[in-house]
Amino acid sequence: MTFIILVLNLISLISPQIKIENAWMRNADKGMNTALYLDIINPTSRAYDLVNVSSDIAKVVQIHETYKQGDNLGMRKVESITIKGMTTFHLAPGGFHVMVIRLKENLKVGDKKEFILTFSNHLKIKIMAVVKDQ
Ligand SMILES: [Cu+2]
Repeated sequence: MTFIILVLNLISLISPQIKIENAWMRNADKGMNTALYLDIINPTSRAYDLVNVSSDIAKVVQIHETYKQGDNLGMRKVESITIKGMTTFHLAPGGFHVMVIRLKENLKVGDKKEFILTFSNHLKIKIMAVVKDQ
């Protein structure tokens, strides 16, 4: 039994895990909205669904997609984003993003703020997003 547990622990240590990189937000003032961008790297063989993002810095945090509306771009809330196995999903300007609505504080360039990403299989990942001016 001990041996089996050891082997399972070892597998979880060496097997690839989903990870988040390049998390950043545009600077914005208290009461305003901003967006969080990041890369979700899924080196595993199965799909993961990002179902929720939360943070204490804003009243509302939603997953958004950008879509074409005639000649204009609109954006709307989506319930989840699927990250297929062995792929990287980019949340980037002009595409999917995390909408950070009604900031409770000013975000200055260089600040780092915490977000928690929740995936469909109860996986939660805590990240720090850096504030940039771009
Ligand atoms: Cu948006």
